[in-house]
Amino acid sequence: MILDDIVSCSHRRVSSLPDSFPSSTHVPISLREAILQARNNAVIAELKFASPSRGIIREKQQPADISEDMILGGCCALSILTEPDFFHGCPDTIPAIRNSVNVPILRKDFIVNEHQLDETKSLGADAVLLISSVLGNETGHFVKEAQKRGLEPLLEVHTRKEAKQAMDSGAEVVGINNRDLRTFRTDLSTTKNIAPMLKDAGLTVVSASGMVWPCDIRSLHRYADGFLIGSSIMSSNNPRKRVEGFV
Ligand code: IGP
Repeated sequence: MILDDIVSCSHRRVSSLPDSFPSSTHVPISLREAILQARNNAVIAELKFASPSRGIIREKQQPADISEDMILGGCCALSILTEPDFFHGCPDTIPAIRNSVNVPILRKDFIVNEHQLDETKSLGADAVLLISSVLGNETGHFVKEAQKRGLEPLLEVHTRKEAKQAMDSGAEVVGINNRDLRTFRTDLSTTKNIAPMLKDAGLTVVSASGMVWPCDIRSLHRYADGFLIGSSIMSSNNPRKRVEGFV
C-alpha cells in the first residue's frame, strides 16, 4: 500500500537527520487566528508540485514566485509539502520563502518521529501537519510535543473514530481530509459527516483536499472554518486568479 511506502521512506529519512538543528529566529504566527480572522473564505494554499494520485501537477519553479501569487490572491496561510519522494517537495522551501511572507506556514510531511518536529521548528514553520492514521495512538503525544516546541499542530482526520480521538488530543485545529490516503478516493461529504462533532467540541475545522472550483467551498461553507487547496491552484496557469476565485 502506498501510504505504507510513504511512511517507511519517512522513517528512513529520519535516520539521516542531523543530531541537532539551529534555532529559528522566526516569531510564530498563529494558523488558527489567521483562519478565524480571515475576512472572506479562509483559504490555505498548498505548494504541491506532484502527488502519488496525480503525478506531476506543475513543473518545478521558484517557490517564492508562486507563494507570492498565492498571497496576492488572498490566501490566509500557506501549506508547504516538503515530502521529496512522492510529492517532489523539499524542506528548504520553507526557509527559502519564510522572510518574504507574513502569513503562517504549515509544514506538510509525514511526521513519524519527534526529531522531525525539531527540524520543522528550525525551518521556520508556524504549524505542522500530524496525521491521525499515521500516528495512531501516539497522536496525542505528538500533539503535545509539537506544542511544546511552539509549533501549532494541524491534526488530520478522515473518519469519525479519528475525529473522536482528535477531540481528546489537545489539538485546536483539526483538518478533515476528504481524500482517503489509502485509496485516494475523494469525497467532499467526508467534511459534512465529520465537521459537526468537531465544531460542537469548539475546534477549528479545516476541510482539505478535492476542492476544485469555488462552488466546492460554497457547499462546505457551513461546515468548515478554513479550506486547504492544493492541486486546483497549482495546476492553474494563473494561481493568483484561482486563489481569488476561492477567497
Ligand atoms: C491538498 P488537493 O486535492 O487540493 O490537492 O489537496 C491537500 O489537502 C493534500 O495535499 C493533503 C495531503 C495530506 C498531502 C491532505 N492531507 C497529507 C500529503 C499528506
